Amino acid sequence: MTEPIESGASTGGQVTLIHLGEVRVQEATGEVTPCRVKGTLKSRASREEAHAVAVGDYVRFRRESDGTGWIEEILPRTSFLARADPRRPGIRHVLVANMDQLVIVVSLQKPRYKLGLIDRYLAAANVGKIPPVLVVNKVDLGPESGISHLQEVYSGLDLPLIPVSAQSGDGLAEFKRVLEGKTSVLVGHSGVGKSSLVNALNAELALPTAEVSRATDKGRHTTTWIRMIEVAPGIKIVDSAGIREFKPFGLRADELVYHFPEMIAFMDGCRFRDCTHMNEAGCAVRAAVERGEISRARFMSYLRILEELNQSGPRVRPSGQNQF
Ligand SMILES: Nc1nc2c(ncn2[C@@H]2O[C@H](COP(=O)(O)OP(=O)(O)OP(=O)(O)O)[C@@H](O)[C@H]2O)c(=O)[nH]1
Ligand SMILES: [Zn+2]
Repeated sequence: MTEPIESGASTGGQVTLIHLGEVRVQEATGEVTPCRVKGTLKSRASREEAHAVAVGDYVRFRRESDGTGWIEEILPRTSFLARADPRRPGIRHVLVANMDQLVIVVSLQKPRYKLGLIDRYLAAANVGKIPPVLVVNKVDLGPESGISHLQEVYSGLDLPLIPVSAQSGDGLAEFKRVLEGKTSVLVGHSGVGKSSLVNALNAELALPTAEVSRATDKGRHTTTWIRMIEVAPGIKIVDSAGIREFKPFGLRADELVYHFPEMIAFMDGCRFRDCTHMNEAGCAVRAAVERGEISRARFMSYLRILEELNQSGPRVRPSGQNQF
C-alpha cells in the first residue's frame, strides 16, 4: 500500500487498538477501519516519541478503495499517560490519550501492593492531567488493616479509594459507579486482578485470567497490545498486555515536589527557597513529616524518585550545599 495523494474528504475517529503495527480507528457510527500512519506524522514524532499515535487519540484519516485508511492528523490530546521508553529513556512513550481517569489497581495480597508503584502512577497521572482512582482488589484475602493503611497514606490527596473483590463481589457496585459514563485506563502489576475485575462487570467478555492461561498453557503476554473496549453501555476501558515496566516520563528533579500535592502547602516554610527537602536545615516539609502531617511513606517515595532522577538527569543538590 503506497501513501495516497491527497484526494477526497477525510474521516474522523478514535484509535481503539494498537497491535503489531496495526492501528484500528473507530468512527462515531461504530465502523472500524484498519489504518496506517502517514510517514510525515511518523518522522515528526520519531525523534522524541516512541510512537506517533496512541490508543484514545482522536485522528483524521483518509479511506482507501481497499477499505484501509491512512492517518494524516492527530487532534490535540486532553490528557495522556506516558512512560519512558524502556530501551531509550529519553524517548516518551504515550500509552494512552484522552482518558477521563486512571484506575490504578492493586491487591491486598498476592501480590501485596507496593506504594512506590502507586506513587509513580500518581505522578504520571499528574503530568498527563488524568484524575486518578485507587482500586484495592482481593479484599477477601485481607487483612483489613491494609485498607486503613492505604487510606492513611493517601489521606492528604484527593484520591478516591475503592476496596473490591472480583471474587466475592464486594465493592463491585461502587467500582461500576466510578466507571460509568467514562473512559478509564486500567493499570497495575500483573496478577492484581485487572482482567478478573473487567470480567466481573460483564461476564460475556471472558477476558483470559491467570487460571485460564495456565490451563491452556498459553503465555498471555508474549505480545504487547493496548486496546479500548466498551465493557458495558457507557463504560469504556483501556487495558493492555505486555507493558511490564513503568517509569513515568517527564518528571524533573526540581519539579518533583509538585507531583506530591500534600507537600506543596508546607514548602513556603522552608528556609531555603530552592530546598530539595532531602536534608537541608530548616526544612518545613521534613518537619511536617516528623509531626505526622505528611505521610512518611509518601515522603520516602518522594526521596526515592528524586534519587532516581538525580542519577539519570542533572543533579539537584540540597540547597545548603549549593551555597558553596
Ligand atoms: N482471592 C482473590 N483472587 C483474585 C481476585 N481477583 C482476581 N483474583 C485472582 O488473581 C489472579 C490474577 O488475576 P487476573 O485477573 O489474571 O490479573 P491481571 O491483573 O489481569 O493480571 P495480568 O493480566 O497478568 O496483568 C487470578 O488467579 C485470579 O483468580 C479477588 O478478588 N480475590
Ligand atoms: Zn524543604
